[in-house]
Amino acid sequence: MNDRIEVALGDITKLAVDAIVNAASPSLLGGGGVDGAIHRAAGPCLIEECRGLGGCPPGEARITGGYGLPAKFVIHTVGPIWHGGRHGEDELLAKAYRSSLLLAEENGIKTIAFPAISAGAYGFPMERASKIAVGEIRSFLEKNATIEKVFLVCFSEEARGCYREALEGAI
Ligand code: AR6
Repeated sequence: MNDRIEVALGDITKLAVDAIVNAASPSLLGGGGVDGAIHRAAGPCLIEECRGLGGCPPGEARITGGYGLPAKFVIHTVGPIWHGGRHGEDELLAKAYRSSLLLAEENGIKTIAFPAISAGAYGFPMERASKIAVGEIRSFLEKNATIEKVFLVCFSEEARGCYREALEGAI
């Protein structure tokens, strides 16, 4: 299973995959972090398409074109805001990964890249987030044959270390 999951360090907007996942806000109207970077790289057509979607509740996902990005699609998902870990954050984060993968499957996507959803502005601890990401992706791939590669994109060495440990623990 782990040969279908790859840890990559760098900027997700540069990846020529079928879909990149955006860690969006519920309005889907842009923001900072990876969301800001994706909208900058995709250009104004992306925000126009997002306006027509009417938002996205936490845990759900929506798909758009990639416009100026090398990726064909953007899957926008909204992770939980961290409130200490006892407010359903783990389950909501898991749901965001599942919803994104389901949309990918429905759209025939073979290669997909995820940022560390919720682990930036939303404050989810990176180590805990990486275990949830790896767990959800592995259990989805066990039942799915169409997705060939999932990239876990890290923006820091710390994040890369967490993903590597989570993957090793999951073998
Ligand atoms: N490529 C890959 N990873 C990145 C990039 C990039 N270009 N830029 C940042 N990261 P965040 P969240 C990493 O804050 O916590 C936005 O304003 C970053 O280091 O982007 O889900 C939205 O509009 C971190 O590890 O997303 C929402 O309001 C990870 O991406 C809110 O922030 C996620 O950090 C969402 O917060």
